[in-house]
Amino acid sequence: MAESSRISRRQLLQWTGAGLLVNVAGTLLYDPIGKLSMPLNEAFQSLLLSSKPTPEFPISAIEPEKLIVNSFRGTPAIDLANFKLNISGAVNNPLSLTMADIDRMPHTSMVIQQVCVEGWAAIVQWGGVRLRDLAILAQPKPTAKYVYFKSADGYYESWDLASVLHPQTILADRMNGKELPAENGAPLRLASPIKLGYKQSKWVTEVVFANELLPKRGYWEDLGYEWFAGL
Ligand SMILES: Nc1nc2c(c(=O)[nH]1)N[C@H]1C(S)=C(S)[C@@H](COP(=O)(O)O)O[C@H]1N2
Ligand SMILES: [Mo]
Repeated sequence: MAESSRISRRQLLQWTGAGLLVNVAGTLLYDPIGKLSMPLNEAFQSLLLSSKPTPEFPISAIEPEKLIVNSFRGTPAIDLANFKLNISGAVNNPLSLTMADIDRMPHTSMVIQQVCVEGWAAIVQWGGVRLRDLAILAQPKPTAKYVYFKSADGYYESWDLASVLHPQTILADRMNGKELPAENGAPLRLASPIKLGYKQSKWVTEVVFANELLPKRGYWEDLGYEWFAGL
């Protein structure tokens, strides 16, 4: 017992060590955006400890020419000065973050393959903040099992909580070493090696934790595509 709790404590400190420090009881020790929080619930903590990382590619493998812009309704106009990322729903600590708040959070970078069901794939480098770090700040309630992502172009998606908390699921603000281009989802888009392209919402404005899946599950899913869409 003592050994296993020591291991999980070390892992938890390691995963969040770049910025958000929590102890094994889930108490926030260091909170870079200044929101004090309550202990994390047990189901949430065990999900944080359960995911396996996907192997990444070297930077030399990036294929910028293969990345095809795929937007169902073009690029929406976004007022960056007034942009907010809202995190709400089944959380103890709803958040409304500016890009300055996001900039202050620990950033990560990964080179992964993006796969579109329309028959193309591209190796891309994404930089951004981990969804798990945002979730640690928002503090999902024990009943939360899904997360909805709403986008500025009217696109919507829903994910299972475990996939959201995967260490390589990020909200990206950089692509291939540069600021994320508008057509690829600026200021923030989902990027993850564990889901198909259509799960990776661009222009994300709302992250809503939910206890249940609603009849509207995702733009492509509601047209007949698979919901889990794992890679
Ligand atoms: N908001 C929004 N996100 C979206 C889409 C979209 O039309 N709107 N298209 C999806 C699809 S089908 C794919 S393959 C990827 C494409 O990302 P890219 O345009 O950066 O290559 O974005 C996904 N995210
Ligand atoms: Mo796609």
